[in-house]
Amino acid sequence: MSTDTSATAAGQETIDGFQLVIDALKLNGVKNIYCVPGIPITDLSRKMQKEGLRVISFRHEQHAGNAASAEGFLTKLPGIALTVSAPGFLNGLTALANATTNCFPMILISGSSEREIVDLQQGDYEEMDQLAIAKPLCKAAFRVLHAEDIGVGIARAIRAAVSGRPGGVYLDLPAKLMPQEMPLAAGMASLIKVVDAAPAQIPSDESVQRAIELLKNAKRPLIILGKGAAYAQADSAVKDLIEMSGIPYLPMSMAKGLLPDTHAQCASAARSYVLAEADVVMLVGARLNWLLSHGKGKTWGGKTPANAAANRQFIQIDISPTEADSNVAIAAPVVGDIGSCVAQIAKGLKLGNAPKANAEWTKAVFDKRDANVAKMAITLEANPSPMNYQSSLAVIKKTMKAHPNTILVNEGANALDFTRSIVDMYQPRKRLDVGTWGIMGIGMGFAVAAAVTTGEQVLAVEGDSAFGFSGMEVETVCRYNLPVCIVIMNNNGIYKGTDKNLSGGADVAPTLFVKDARYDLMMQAFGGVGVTVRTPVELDAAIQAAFTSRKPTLINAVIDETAGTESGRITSLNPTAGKKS
Ligand code: ADP
Ligand code: TPW
Ligand code: MG
Repeated sequence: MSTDTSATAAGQETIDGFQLVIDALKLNGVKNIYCVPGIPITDLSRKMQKEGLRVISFRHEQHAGNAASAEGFLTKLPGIALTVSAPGFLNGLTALANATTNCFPMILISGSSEREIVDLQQGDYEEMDQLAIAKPLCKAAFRVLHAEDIGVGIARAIRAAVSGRPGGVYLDLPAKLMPQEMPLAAGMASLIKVVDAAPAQIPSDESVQRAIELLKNAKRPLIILGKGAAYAQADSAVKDLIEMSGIPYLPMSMAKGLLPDTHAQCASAARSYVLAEADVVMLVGARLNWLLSHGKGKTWGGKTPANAAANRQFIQIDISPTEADSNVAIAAPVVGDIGSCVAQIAKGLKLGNAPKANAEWTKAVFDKRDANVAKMAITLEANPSPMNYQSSLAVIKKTMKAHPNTILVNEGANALDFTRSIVDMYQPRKRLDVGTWGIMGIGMGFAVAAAVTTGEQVLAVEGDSAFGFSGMEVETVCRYNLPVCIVIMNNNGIYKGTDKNLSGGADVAPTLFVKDARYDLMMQAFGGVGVTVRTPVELDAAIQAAFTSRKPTLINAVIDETAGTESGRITSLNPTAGKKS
C-alpha cells in the first residue's frame, strides 16, 4: 500500500492494522474477545491480550461465536468472535446465523486470504470468498481492505449489529490488512467512537392510541413477553405496564424472570388456557413464529369461525416494522423500541383512567394457574428411584430460588422443556437457551460468556446429547477457572435411552449413547470437579458445593432412561407424528 510505505519512509510514527483494530474496538467499549487463534489472526489475538482485552480462547469456533452472541444478548453491545479463514470462519458461521435468527447482536471477525488470489481462485491457503458466504446468514457483512478504513468498518459493524432489530454482522479482515501501516496521527483520527448506536425509536401517537383502544375494550386481555423485551432492558417500564393494567402475562422462554415467574399476574402455568381464550393479545418483543403456533390453530382455540380465535386481535410491539402481519393480521402494530412503546401505552392507559383487566377473566386465569401449580408440586415432591426429570429439577428449582442471580443455561429436548416449565426465574436475562431455532450446542459457549461477562455463578442444565455438541469446552471452563456448574441430565441418549435398533442388528439405535457414560470424568481430566449423582439429595449437595467453591464443576446426574418423550414437547413437528410406525 502506498500509504504505509510513504509514512515509514518519512520516518513518521506509524500505526498498523493490528493496532487500529484493537484501538477501534477498545474505543467502542469492547472488553472481551472470543476466539480460536491461527493464521492469520494469531498475532492479533496476542496483541489484543497485551493491550488489555480479555481474550477467551476456545476449542471450536462455534462456541466462541455462541459466546459472543450471548454477551450481546446480556449487554446490548455486540459480542466479538474472532476466527481464522475458511474452516474457522465456517465453524463460526452457525453461531452468526443463530445470533441473527435470535436478534442477538454480535460481530464475527474473520481473517481471510489474499483477495487477488481468492478472486481468481488460484488456490490460496484456506481460500474462500467468505464475504459472499456470510451475507445471507447475517444482518450485514463488510470487508476492510485499507488500514485507514478500519475505524469506519468497525463503526459500521457495531451500528448494524445493535440498531433496529439486532443481529449478527460479519467483518472480513484480510491477512494483508494487519501489517499495513499509516501515519499515527491520521490513524488515530480515522477511528470512530460510535455515538448512540441503538437510538430510541419512538412509536407514533396513532399507533399507541390504537393499541390503547384495543386494550381498553378487551374482555380477556393477555400480554406475551418475548426475549426482545428481556433484551431491551426496559424492565421497570414493562413491570409498570403489567402491574398498572392488571393483565395476565406469559413469558416466552428467555423472557422468564423479566418479572419473577412467581409474580401474581404470571400465567405460565395456565398457558394453554390463556392462549386459547384471550381476545386481545399484546406481543412485546415476541414473534408469532412456531413457538407461538404462528398465532393460529388448536393452540389458539381452534380453527372454526365460531370460536374465540376468529375474534382475537393482536397488538404487536416490535422494533421491526416488517414483523407485523407475518403470520396473522396484527390489528395494532406499535413500532418502536420496547421501553418507549411500553411507557407510552402505560401513560395513555393512566391518562384515560383505564380500569384494570376484567376481574372475572383474571380470576379464571389465576385459579387455573394455582390449580396447575398445586398439581405440579405433588409431582415434584415424589422421590422415585431412579430419579426423573421432575425430582432432579425440583433441586434446580430450589437452587434458583435461593440464588436468583445465577445464570441458567439450558439445552436438550426433555432436559429443556422440563427445566423451562419447572424452574422459576426471578431476575431478567438470567435464562439463556436454544432460542428460536431450538439449536443444540449453545451450552458451553453461552456458559462461558455468561460467567465472563457478568462474573455471576452459571448453572448449565444439559441433556446428555445437547452437552456433547460443545462438551470439549469444559477445558475452556477449567482453563479460565470460571464459576460454571454443569448438570448433565444423563438418560443415555437423545430423548431417552431405551430405543431399539429396528433392524435387530448389533449397532445400537441412532438415538442411543454409551450406557452409564461418566461425563464427570471429562471435567476431572482438566482439573475441575466431576461427580456422579443418583438422588436429589446427592444432586443438591453437589450443586451447593459448586456454588460455594465457584470451581468448574460437572455433575453427571443419572436419571431414569425411560423418562423422556420423543422430541420433548414438540413431538407434533415430527414428520411422522400421529402415524403408527
Ligand atoms: P421469543 O422467542 O422470546 O418469542 P423472538 O425472538 O421471537 O422472541 O422475538 C423478539 C422480537 O423482539 C424480534 O421481533 C425483535 O425485532 C424484537 N426486538 C428486539 N429488540 C427490541 C427492542 N429493543 N425494542 C423492540 N423490539 C425489539
Ligand atoms: C444443531 C436435533 C433436538 S433435541 C436433541 C437433538 C439432537 C437432543 C435431545 O437429547 P438430550 O435431551 O439433549 O439428551 P433429553 O433430555 O431429551 O434426552 N442438531 C442441532 N440442533 C438440533 N436441535 C438437533 C440436532 C435435536
Ligand atoms: Mg438425553
